[in-house]
Amino acid sequence: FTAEAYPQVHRNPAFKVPGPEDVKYFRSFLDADEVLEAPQGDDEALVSFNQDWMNKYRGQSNLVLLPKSTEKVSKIMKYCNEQKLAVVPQGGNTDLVGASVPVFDEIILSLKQMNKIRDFDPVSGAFKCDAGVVMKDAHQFLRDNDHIFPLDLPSRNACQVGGVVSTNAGGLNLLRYGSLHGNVLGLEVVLPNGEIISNIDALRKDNTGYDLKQLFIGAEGTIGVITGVSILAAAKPKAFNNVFIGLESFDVVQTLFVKAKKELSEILSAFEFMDRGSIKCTIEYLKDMPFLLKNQHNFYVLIETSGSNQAHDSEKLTTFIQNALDEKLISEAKVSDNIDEYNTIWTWRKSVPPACNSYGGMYKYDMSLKLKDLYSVSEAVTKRLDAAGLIGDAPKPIVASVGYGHVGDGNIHLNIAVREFTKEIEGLLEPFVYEYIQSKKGSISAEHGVGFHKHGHLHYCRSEIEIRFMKEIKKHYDPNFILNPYKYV
Ligand code: 2HG
Ligand code: ZN
Repeated sequence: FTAEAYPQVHRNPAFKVPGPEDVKYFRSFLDADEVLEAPQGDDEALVSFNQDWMNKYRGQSNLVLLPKSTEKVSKIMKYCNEQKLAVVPQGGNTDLVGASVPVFDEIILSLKQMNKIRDFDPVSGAFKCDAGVVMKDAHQFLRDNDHIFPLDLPSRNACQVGGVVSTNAGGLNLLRYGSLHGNVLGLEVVLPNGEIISNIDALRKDNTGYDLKQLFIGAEGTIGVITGVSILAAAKPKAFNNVFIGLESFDVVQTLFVKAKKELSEILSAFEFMDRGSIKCTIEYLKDMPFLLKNQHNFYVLIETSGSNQAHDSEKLTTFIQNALDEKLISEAKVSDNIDEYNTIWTWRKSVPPACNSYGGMYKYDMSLKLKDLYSVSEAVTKRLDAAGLIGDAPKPIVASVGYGHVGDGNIHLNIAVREFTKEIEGLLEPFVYEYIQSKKGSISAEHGVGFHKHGHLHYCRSEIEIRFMKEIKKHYDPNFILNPYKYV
């Protein structure tokens, strides 16, 4: 666990190095399949737990614990706290800021074997499950019960409900269903000292005292380990429609958004945008799939509607699109005619992140800005990288600098798709990106969180007093700082 990989941080010497006596203790109450140890000298054995999916962050843990019950999580945490063993909780490890992998030799606490659906009330819509339930399974279960999980993400096949809540992920339908701070009804959490705090049976309304669960939503496992979630599922819409649109300026994207809110109103459920570069990379990535539109455009918008009446919704959407074409707001549009086309349209949006990652790696930023400024950060960064002569065909290191995201939420994702990570690119990006966001009073983390990547950068959008409060909260819950160290505050 040398610090070569991360020269900016040092291993906290207060933490014990996990040893054979610790493993022996864990094995005394965990089953054989709840303990994974890397054989001596084998750096690759636990790589899928140590490394993130972008291959950007890699820890050197030799021990993964995969408990199957909350009681076992509690026992693990109590011991780790007493022994000062650092722990990184991990869900599906689809995180984007290095929050879910160790930095040094922290024990990995995987929730993946806590994967049971606990309860569903079809009258209220309250859905309760273990933290390790994979999001696609939650979607499937709820669909079978005529409901939907109120959140969807491109990583739905791997991400877990507990991880999603822990990172307060936003996703593709936040515009419609709101954030997890509103949808989560209750949580079961194991604190660093092993205590279990639970309001998982909470009802929809509950004003009795501080709403403690909110602190764990988005805390990235730094003050407790979420083991169970109760969330409000929405009734499944009967009709889903979408359209992929080509248009020419970000000003028009905004005009179209205002028009969509007015004219599609209650059935509008997503409003996503992609720039020309995002689609260029995605066309290369999805090479066997014919693109939806005939011509190239500066911007692309995906609008989704979901409602209760197919004929009514379709008519509303096609009228809206026809008007926008007649008014020359938009240049071209492909409305889905059936479920396959609907899925294909979403594939073009959901494939943008893996497309950007497919050339070798990517630098990524996830920011909130006022809508009028949203795309300007992408333009400013692209201009800067271009002026340094770094973007273009190989051997230049940068393939493209692209912007896309959730217009409805004022959230842009900036991905710099690279053939290799270099210090020069990094130096051009940071602190420039953060200073730019600060100057526009935006947020340096809209929905991906802080993790290792933005650790130490909160001051770009949080005041001194806010950061002091956060540090006090951390110290209060986790006085030995054993939970997910080197991240967050
Ligand atoms: C999305 O909106 C996700 O597709 C991932 O938030 C974005 O990978 C990204 O930057
Ligand atoms: Zn996103």
